[in-house]
Amino acid sequence: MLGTLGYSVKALETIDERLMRCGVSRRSFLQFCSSLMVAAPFGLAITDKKTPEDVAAGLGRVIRPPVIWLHFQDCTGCTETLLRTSHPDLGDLILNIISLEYHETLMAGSGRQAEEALTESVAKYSGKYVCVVEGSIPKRDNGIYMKLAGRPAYQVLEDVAGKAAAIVAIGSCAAWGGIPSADPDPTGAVGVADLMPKKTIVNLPGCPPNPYTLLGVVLQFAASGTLPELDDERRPKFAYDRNIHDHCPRRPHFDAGHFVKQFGDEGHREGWCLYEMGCKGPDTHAGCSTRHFNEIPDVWPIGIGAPCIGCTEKSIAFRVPMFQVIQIHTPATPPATYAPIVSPQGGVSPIATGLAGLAAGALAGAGYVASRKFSRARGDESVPGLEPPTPPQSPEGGPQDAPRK
Ligand code: FSX
Ligand code: SF4
Ligand code: F3S
Repeated sequence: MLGTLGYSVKALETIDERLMRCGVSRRSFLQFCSSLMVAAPFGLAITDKKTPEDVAAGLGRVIRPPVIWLHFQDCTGCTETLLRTSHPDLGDLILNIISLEYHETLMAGSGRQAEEALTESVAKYSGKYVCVVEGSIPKRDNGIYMKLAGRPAYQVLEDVAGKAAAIVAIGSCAAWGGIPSADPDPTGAVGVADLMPKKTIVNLPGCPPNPYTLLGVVLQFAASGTLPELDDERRPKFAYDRNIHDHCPRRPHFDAGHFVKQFGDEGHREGWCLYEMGCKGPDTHAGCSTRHFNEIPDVWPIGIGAPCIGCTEKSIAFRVPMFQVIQIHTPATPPATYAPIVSPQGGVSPIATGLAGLAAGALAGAGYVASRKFSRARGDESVPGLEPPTPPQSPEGGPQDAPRK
């Protein structure tokens, strides 16, 4: 169906059949499979394979999942991130892999034609489609702040999501209200799970989230009828189990006490840690530090010099001011992979010497002791500058060696 989408869709064909029919190269599909493997290195049966060829072989047999995509109060950023890749053919490929039956931003039709397309798609695939919801739903005053074809958004949601096989709330707005729910929240914006608490809903918060997370969830569901393991916030663990801070490329600067103090200062130009500029990475669960956006290395907030605003965290994004320094609530000890500032033997290693030397000047402030202050041992409530710094001790109990020249 869906001449309205601008391309003809033969329903219920396999991904391989579709790609072959549309002349999509195997190479593009393999590239896609390898990106999917990077985005979901574990926790998804479809990517739990040795090579992209193995992933492609499995996915090729999967029936293209019908997807009905609803838009409510959003900026369309989630759609943009899915389709505006830096390789134009990838956006095309994605539309060949999933069967997008209804999507207001992409379809050519509007008005009555669009409404008919939605009704037809829901009827045709009732109980079989994945309903992706983008944007928050206004609840205040009986939902009068957003109407579609004369009906409040929440009614459209109930009708369409209610008949879906699975529901995915993409973006922070659909997951819990996001930007529209920020104070003073004029429309009473809520997420899908607030309106349909008993339904199985996968939340993919992020403003926007990584598109491969969506594709991983949808394709896993199409392949096996199962959803990935979710955390307490209904987020798939494979994408949200890690803390930005623990895998941030600027983490060595955090550990060494190198903090940007002002946008454009020397530290900022050198790529130092953005914690004092309000970075919420230490309390934020998402894969951005290792899985960047738009297929371009370093394209993610911290990669381009902006602090993480915690966009995947309900209690942080659009609640805590963007540049406000947060207390750290997760253990923030340096990962073993980074060169230690102090060697285990207590002496100072050559690499450590330089870092400790640079840190020494900062000991009177936050400085080097930041990582110590955030360790479990010192409690995890401290913030640089809130308590007097403790100089690191040598094994003998005296002050640590001054840097050697
Ligand atoms: Fe919200 Fe998305 Fe942010 Fe925008 O779904 S999550 S404002 S990127 O488009 O809705
Ligand atoms: Fe990276 Fe932010 Fe952590 Fe600094 S505070 S290391 S910029 S996540
Ligand atoms: Fe969001 Fe922070 Fe990632 S702002 S996109 S969770 S780096």
